[in-house]
Amino acid sequence: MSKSEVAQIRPKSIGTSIPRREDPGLLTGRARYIADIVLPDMLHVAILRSPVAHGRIRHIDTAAAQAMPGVELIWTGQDSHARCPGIASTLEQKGFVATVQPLLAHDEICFVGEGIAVVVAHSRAQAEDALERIEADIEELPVVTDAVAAIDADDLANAAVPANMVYHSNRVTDPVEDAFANAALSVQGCFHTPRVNAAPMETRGFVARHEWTSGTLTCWSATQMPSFIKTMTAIFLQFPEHNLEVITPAVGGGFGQKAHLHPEELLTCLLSIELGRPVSWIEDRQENLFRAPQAKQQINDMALAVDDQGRFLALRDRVITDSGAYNSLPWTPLVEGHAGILVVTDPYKIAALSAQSLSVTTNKCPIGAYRGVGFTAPTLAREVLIDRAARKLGLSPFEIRRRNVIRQEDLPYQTRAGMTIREGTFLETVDRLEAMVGYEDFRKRQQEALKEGRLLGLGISIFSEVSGIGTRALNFLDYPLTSHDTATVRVEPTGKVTVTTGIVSSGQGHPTTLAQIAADAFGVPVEDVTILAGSTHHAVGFGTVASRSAVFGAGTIGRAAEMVRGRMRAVAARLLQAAPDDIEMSGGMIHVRDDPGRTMPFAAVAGAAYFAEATHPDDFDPALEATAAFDPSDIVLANGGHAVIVEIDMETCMARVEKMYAVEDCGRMINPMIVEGQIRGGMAQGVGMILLEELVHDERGQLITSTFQDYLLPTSLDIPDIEISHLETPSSLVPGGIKGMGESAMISTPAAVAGAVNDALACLGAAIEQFPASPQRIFEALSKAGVIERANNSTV
Ligand code: MCN
Ligand code: SMO
Repeated sequence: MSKSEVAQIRPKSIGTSIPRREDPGLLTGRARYIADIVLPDMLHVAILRSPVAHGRIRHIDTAAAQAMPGVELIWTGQDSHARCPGIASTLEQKGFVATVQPLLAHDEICFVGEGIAVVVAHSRAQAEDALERIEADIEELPVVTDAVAAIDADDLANAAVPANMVYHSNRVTDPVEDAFANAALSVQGCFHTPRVNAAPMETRGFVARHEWTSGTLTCWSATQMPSFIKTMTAIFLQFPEHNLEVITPAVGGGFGQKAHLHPEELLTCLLSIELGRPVSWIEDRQENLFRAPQAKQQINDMALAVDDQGRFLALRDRVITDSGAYNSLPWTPLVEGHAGILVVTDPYKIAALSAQSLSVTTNKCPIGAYRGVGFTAPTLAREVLIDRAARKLGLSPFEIRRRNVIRQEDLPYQTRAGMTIREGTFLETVDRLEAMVGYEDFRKRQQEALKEGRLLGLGISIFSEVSGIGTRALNFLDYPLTSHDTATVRVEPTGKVTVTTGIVSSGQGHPTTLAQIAADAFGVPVEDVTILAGSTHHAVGFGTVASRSAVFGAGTIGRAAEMVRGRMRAVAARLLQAAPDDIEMSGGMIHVRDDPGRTMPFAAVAGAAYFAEATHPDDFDPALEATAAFDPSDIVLANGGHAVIVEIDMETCMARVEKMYAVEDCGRMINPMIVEGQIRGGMAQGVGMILLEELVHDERGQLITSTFQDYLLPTSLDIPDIEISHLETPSSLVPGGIKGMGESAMISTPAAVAGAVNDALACLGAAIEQFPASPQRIFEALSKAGVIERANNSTV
């Protein structure tokens, strides 16, 4: 049977907002996070991090540190390099430059915060005290901090990357000159999205325990990708994979930052192997700001050609991604830089596209994934330009979108980048959002506010989300990778259902939603299902990334359950004297279709399979257990939209979000409460990225926003009411009609917030293209438009 086969699941628990079964543990503090893992004889790691952005290590003196109390071991990069050359980002993609990220720098240092030595001591405090006694003699090298300048710079940020260019792609290069030359209108902008930190509440962490007696290496990791870490550890450390286990405890948020193999993880493994004792590395917040993968820094120089009716003719985009010093694995700069240009036209009919993307190396922390990875920045540029075109043509922002979105009658629609869009409720989303916002009333309110010297703005964004990313989607996005998951489903003798899965949760609620899926696969109550997750001894999974878990959960559990159901149907058919094809399961019972009298409990049939051979058909295989893989047969595309209203205070130039709206179409929702939680959390992150958050580096590559006093995260005070509305277009590619949605809000809310700020500024003829829209930048935008001066003059 094909791995893309869509097993039948009849929604019953699916679609209901049952409470999350993991919450009692999380809310009472009983759940165990990585820092709660305490093992006998455990030692603690602290890492010395480079104070310079680019340099060459001349000498590191560890003698004084070695003599400090509690110190067991100190390694420099020479020691780790002798055991593992580093994390190589090899990828079979023409023109892609692989980097090798050392576990500790042993020669060239490429960014502030890169590890250069490690202390293992009896306590973290002792390890940190010893760090202060290490003397590092570093020769400083020229620093490359600006991605645009890096393209033509003589200096290299990383000696391994010629011309500072990790990857350059231009898959779709339609000739668009004529379209722009003849267009009634063309709008253009150069949009800067900030370098940000996903800032999970829990920082990264890793505990390794090597036991020389058994040869086993057990790892606990706060990760989104345990199977990936296991295999990569086996490869990079040449450690026998069957002796490796990666356990995922409770994870306090990942948002993409924990979707990587980190140098510290391999280092911790090596230290435990060396010392024969458990070793724990728990990142502190400052380390997290300096060294955890950063994200999203792009420049999109985009232009849109529009006819006099507001119809889009052509789109041009040139993307520069500031990738930092190395490629993170597996989501290399390829992900942030290149996926977006292949989906940038998605919700709209645009006949011509010309897009190129450059990923550039700089002396900054490597970027990694962060919710909406790759899609956020180009979506922002596109949507802000659409608003700009609407303003120039005197159209409402809803109307211009209505004239361009892909409609039901256009489906299936082939985009210029080559994606076949089979379904989607783009027009319905525009209409729904317009009604929610109350557009006419808003414009009146905006005019009245302006008379009182208050600036209101409305921003809108329409998006599509490539969700449930499997092999087809990866290949479309130019990643030469294969991805499938497996799940094992077992019906126990008493009719309870046990599912083992490779999917781990970092807060998404999988223990609950996967149980809802399995319950409906067998027609049993959800309380009768248990989900075993969190050990690589369980089934195989690529990881909780790319909004794939709902899709892969339904696909794998659906197929495995179908195999088990087949066996149960065979027994039941015999017991109920019917044909197996006429046997149905629902409400915890097994019955003959259209014959309600012929029925027996699900548990009784399970019991018969285990304990009553006399009930078995000939050649019956009584294993009520099956493992199945799943990989969707094509891209599972979700869609929706966001609208945001902001107010800018003319005195302080601060923007504040007044109201936010979301429309989401993720097919059938498994658990609407969880879906809405995903939306709200993602929208808060979107507000943070566009109004508050920015990792700022000076020209020497020093991070100057190194605490939460400088790196501003949104709090509940910054997030207003969020009104959510659902459309449900079931997917035919996934059991239950499910599509993923975990990243939607971070794909599109930033665009809506950016659009809202611009709409407010446009009242005074100003515009902003650099984000976050800090008071400083808003002040500058108003000054540039001559508004601030005019205001000052009028008060004089
Ligand atoms: N869901 C549902 N019905 C659907 C689709 C999804 O009920 N039709 C539920 C799912 O069962 C799951 C949640 O919504 O509980 C998100 O599902 P999905 O879209 O499949 O995304 P994943 O579970 O694969 O989660 C990954 C996604 C990503 S890529 C990032 S980044 C992100 C996000 O999830 N990181 C998060 N949301 C997060 N939420 C929390 N709390 N913490 C993170 O680190
Ligand atoms: S950025 Mo999410 O982990 O794909």
